[in-house]
Amino acid sequence: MTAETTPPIATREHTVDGFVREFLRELNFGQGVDLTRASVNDKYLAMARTVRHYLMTRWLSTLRSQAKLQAKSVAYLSAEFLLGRQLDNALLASGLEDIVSEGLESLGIDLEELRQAEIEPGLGNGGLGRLAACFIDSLATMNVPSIGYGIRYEYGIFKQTFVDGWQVEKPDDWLRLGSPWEFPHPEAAVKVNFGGHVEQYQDDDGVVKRRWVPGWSVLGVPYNYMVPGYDEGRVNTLRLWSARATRAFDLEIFNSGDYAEAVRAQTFAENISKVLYPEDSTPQGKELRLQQQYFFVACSIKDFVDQVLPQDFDLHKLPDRIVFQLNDTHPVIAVPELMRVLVDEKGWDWDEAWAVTKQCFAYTCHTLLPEALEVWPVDLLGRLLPRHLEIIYRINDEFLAELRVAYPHDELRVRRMSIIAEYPVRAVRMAYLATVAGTKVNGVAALHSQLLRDKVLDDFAGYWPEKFTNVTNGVTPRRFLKLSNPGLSGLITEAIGDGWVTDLDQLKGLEPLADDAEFRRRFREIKYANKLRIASVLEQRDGIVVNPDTLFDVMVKRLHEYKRQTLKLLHIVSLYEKITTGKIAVADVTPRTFAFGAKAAPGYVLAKQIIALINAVGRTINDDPALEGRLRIAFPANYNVTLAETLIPAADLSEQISLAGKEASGTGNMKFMLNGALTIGTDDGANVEIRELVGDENFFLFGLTEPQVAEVVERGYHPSAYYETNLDLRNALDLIASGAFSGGDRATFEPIVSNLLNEDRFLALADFQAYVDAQARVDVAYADSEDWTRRAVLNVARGGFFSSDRSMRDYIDRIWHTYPVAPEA
Ligand code: GL9
Repeated sequence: MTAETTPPIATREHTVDGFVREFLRELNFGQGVDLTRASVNDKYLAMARTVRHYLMTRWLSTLRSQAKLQAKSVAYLSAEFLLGRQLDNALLASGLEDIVSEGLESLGIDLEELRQAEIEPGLGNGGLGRLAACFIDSLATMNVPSIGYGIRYEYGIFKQTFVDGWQVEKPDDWLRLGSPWEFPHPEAAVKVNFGGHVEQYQDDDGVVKRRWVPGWSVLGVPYNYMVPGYDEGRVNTLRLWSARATRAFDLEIFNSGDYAEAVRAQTFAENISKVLYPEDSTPQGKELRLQQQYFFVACSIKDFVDQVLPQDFDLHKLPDRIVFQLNDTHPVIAVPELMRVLVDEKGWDWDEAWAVTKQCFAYTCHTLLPEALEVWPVDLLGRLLPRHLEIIYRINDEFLAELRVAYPHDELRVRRMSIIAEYPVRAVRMAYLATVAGTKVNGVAALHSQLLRDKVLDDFAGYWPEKFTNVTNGVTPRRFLKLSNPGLSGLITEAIGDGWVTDLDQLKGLEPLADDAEFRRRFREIKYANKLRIASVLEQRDGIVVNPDTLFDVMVKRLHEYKRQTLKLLHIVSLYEKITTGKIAVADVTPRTFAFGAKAAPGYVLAKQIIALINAVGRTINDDPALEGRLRIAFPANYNVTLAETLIPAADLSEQISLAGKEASGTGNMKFMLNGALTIGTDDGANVEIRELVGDENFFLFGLTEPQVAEVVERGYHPSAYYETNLDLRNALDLIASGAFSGGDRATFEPIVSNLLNEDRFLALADFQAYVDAQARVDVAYADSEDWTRRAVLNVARGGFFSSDRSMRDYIDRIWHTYPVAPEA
């Protein structure tokens, strides 16, 4: 069909009446209820579908123009997309907010109630998954052709509850009330194979070749989600795969009469996309996890090659058309998969296939913890993906041969760089495979990228210096400022116009206003209103009461020893100990609300004990009249994106206190800064860049630097020495050990205390005094409320660098070399 004869795409009427008509139609014909009988969920679902109709024109024209232009695209391969609620973002992107509030009001419907009905899709663990969600938002807003590929987990990150202060996990049944944002395409399912063996055969020309004879297979059903750009931008696609049993699989067994076995087989297949692994920084190494990884990557490559590309596409030109961005090591099995497709299915020579494959991938590393770099034992990998293991061996053989030419007298180095580790078991190092195959390898903050080059991947950086680059993370200003902090975004827009929403550097224009008393007054008023807002949310959601007239000191992130929630807890316990023993007068204590939000991986025993200890300390101090309500711990269960959106805008102080050299970047730190919190932090991850931008005087820096940490560890770290010499620290630890927070029972938290005294892998005791001193500087600064506000304004004004739009520009310039393409009108 030519452009002239292409049928038009239907559009919707952008008026209050038009919206009301559409909404009622969805309610009546979509949900099958009338307004008087509609439940909140009915109204929410109808509302969601109505809004998505308004985005449809842009989505279809984006798809149509991409099919025509075949512009170079980014395929973002990620095992996690932590999207958060969709409704508000869709309203913003469709420009419908005003129309919808007026329309719903005319129908007597409370928009807020509908918002609350949405269950957020928690298809990620934390920073890494949320980063993927920010990136696809920015790509759409910036009109960059891209597609996100991942897994449609039936159960996302577990729902955290507390029972007597201890974490208990509940399944996250996020689909139970319907999922109005997705478009399933069962007819477009693709087959993915597993297991079996590899055989030798002769092709038609008598050439001996090898091919995979799989043992079993499953289907991948694509579910499409719109990724709407802000303000008339593209609507890109996120395609998540759901596993189904193949018909052959269960029919065969079913016909044999074994109904139970047929159902079991089905369950087995569908288990692949059943649940998100709730691990953070400690890969599971489980077969099901590898199945998930191969499943979504194989589906995605097949989808791209067979469905997205035109039929006559010359695959030799693949690198001009696509770059597969590997979000950590999780999707790295895509490298041998593309080789398998080109060599085994398309019949290419090995060299020809490798030349193309190694131009199609780029790898982002998100960690510095050695235990977080995925390694797959060859027996497991060979059992599940025998042909892929062969391909990896060959890639490695050729790579090692190349290295032996480059380093003829350094066999030790060659072995260090091998993709195959020999110890403790023979295993594939996925980060090395990604580094060998990728055109680029990037870290996620300046310090992190430096440490990758100097430590984690130093041999590789020496061999391929030009492969290594940095792209500092960012966050989307649409969700994390415009939507989450309407008060502040209104004030900003009033001051500098609304260009900042897509060009966050414009926040610079606020700098002079830091010295404007009236601006500061309004800024403070908004912070206070945000505190009132979170206070009411916490009261309703968790029955937690907080006092808005206190300093809001917030630490929200996964519970992990390296992030050092215990360090903050030791500070609180120490304060408590000093007050109750009369060492300091309660009247001299800055009233603070210590807010925590943190999930622990279900199998991470020490992390769960730390959660229980935070809650136990909270129970004790929150009820102690001696504190006169001046110190309170608020630890709402189940911290998630939705809670972050109201908690972060209320914060005065952002806690970013990981041991230097351990937090790759952090992204919460950026969200706090942009919402006018000051940071207390170590010289770690993106904190380094935050401090550079905001200035030393507006950042509470403390603790050992990365080189100092390395030196201490080198010398031999003895945490008990700090206990012996620091009286405050000793008193705090002794108080915990005494059972003061566990009803006199000394055993409950003994493992935490003894871990700190004997091991303390992340040097909490070494940094304790520096942290307490920095907190004292916070108190002094906070006492001067005008000056505190001035610094808070400067944090916002200087935070523009941390837009994920900027991250995307850096990826485009340094790695992808793609171009924006606006959708056709
Ligand atoms: C992480 C790093 O730990 C963070 O420092 C970083 O900001 C993000 C995004 O780059 O990636 N890597 C990682 O495995 N997680 C991160 O947050 N973990 C989770 O997502 C739970």
